[in-house]
Amino acid sequence: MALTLWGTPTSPYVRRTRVLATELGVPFTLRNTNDPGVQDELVAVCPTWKIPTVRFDDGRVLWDSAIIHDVLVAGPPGVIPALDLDGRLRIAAIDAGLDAAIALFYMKRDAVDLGVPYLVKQRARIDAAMTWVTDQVEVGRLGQALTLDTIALVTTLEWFKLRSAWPVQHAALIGVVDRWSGRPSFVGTRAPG
Ligand SMILES: N[C@@H](CCC(=O)N[C@@H](CS)C(=O)NCC(=O)O)C(=O)O
Repeated sequence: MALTLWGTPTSPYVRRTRVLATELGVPFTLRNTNDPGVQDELVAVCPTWKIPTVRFDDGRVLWDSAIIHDVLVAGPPGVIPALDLDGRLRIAAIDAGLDAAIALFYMKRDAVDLGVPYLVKQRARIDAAMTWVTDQVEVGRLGQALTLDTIALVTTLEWFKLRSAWPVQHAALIGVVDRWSGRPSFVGTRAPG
């Protein structure tokens, strides 16, 4: 199995896929959608225009990290387990915080007024989601083992730091980043800058 992976070196969702593929020993070629013409390739294969999008060597194209990861973990058994319902809920909470933070990051860059009620709510959503996620770490359900939800959390927290998008201050969250960020799959996929 080999992958063509459309994405950018800074995208936290794409980094999840890069970490997972590295851990599973699945070779991939990153097609950087910031490079000239590559966004057109993405648009031609993916109706959502979102990254990560992958093409397997059998020609199959998939988008959305959760779906891509379902297929990847179904490969070599036992290395990274498929997620149970609770793990999926944890990823959904992490995604809710991350999606809100990404949207606010781009709007801030475009000088949008972030004080309007809907965007204030998005900011509060990050806090709410991450408070619950922090709780999951504190009770030992998240961040202890190299699972898909731990990969999602570490890559999200590092993106929050990279973009100063949300303060990663809680000791439990700092502990998770410290525990995993030196692993080669994380080191080798860290965003430049
Ligand atoms: N639910 C998607 C989210 C992917 C996503 O939002 N990716 C961002 C980059 S980090 C993106 O493609 N954004 C497109 C845009 O902002 O136009 C997944 O899990 O793959």
